[in-house]
Amino acid sequence: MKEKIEEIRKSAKEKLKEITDMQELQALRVKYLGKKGELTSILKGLGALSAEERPKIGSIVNELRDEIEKSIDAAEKTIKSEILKAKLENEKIDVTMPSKNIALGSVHPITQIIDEVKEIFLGMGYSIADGPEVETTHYNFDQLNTPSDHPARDLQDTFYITEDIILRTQTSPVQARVMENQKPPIKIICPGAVYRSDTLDATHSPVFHQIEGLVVDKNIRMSDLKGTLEMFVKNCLGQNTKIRFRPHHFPFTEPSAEADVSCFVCGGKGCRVCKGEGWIELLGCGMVHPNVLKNCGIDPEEYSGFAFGFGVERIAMAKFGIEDLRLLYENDIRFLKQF
Ligand code: 2NL
Repeated sequence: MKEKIEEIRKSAKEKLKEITDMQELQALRVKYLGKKGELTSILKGLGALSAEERPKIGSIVNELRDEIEKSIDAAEKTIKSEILKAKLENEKIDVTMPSKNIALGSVHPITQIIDEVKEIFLGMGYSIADGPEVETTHYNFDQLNTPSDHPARDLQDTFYITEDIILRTQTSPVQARVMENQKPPIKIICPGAVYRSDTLDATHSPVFHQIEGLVVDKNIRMSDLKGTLEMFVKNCLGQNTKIRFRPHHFPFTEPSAEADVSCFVCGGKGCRVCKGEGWIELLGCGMVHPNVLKNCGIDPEEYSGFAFGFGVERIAMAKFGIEDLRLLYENDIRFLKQF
């Protein structure tokens, strides 16, 4: 019996030496220590031994049991630490390796123009305002002195959601909201998307971007409007840019004007961008109509203001030499990465 036990001790010791993974180790545990294991079966057979031998053999077997258990536990620790070591080795990061090239996108040309215009007006002390693109006819038209029979309100020209909720056709409703909520002096620009029921072609889109500006204070005059816009176009399009004003009509301004700038591609000589004219039509503007001020809770006897608005796509197209508006919305990286 003792020999048998000694054999088990030897074989367990040898087998343990060869073991390299947790599964093998678990198998060994079962083989020696399990319910049907070799040591358990000896313990079960103790009954057949003499009363004198039984406790001796029993205690030897128990000792061996403890010994094997300890060895297996120790082996388990070693294997686990080997596994961890190998894992750390394999997953080591070489921080000195050159990085993979991450493809960087570029700022969309429309966003570039908006950012540039914002920067110029922030420099002149303006704030940026924004508001909802889904608007009421009240803010989009009524507050802006645009009567019910005005063609801009036609179902053909404006996207109606209900009879009095629309997609804004300009960013001026933002300005009307600011005038209602803020006391003059007001100096803001409002960039954003606007919507008109146009069919998409090289020069029209049902959604485009506009930047409008508004100044309301005491003693604001037409000369302030002209000076501000002159500063703006020189900063945005080049210091040699000239600006000219032509009389126009908008329901929300009186008097109203349209402004052209000398072509910033050819300098006024005439080219493809200005269609040989030397001038490019750029924006609409005027002195805020007294009715608009009144509608928004500002006394036109005390305050006056000027406002202007222009399309961002137009400027982007002229500045970057883009001939088809649709390219700006197609999200083709081959196009976008040029700017
Ligand atoms: C254009 C140019 C313009 C305004 C927008 C405006 C806003 C308020 C009051 C008065 Cl709150 N005016 N904005 C003024 C003149 C022109 O946009 O071509 N629009 C059709």
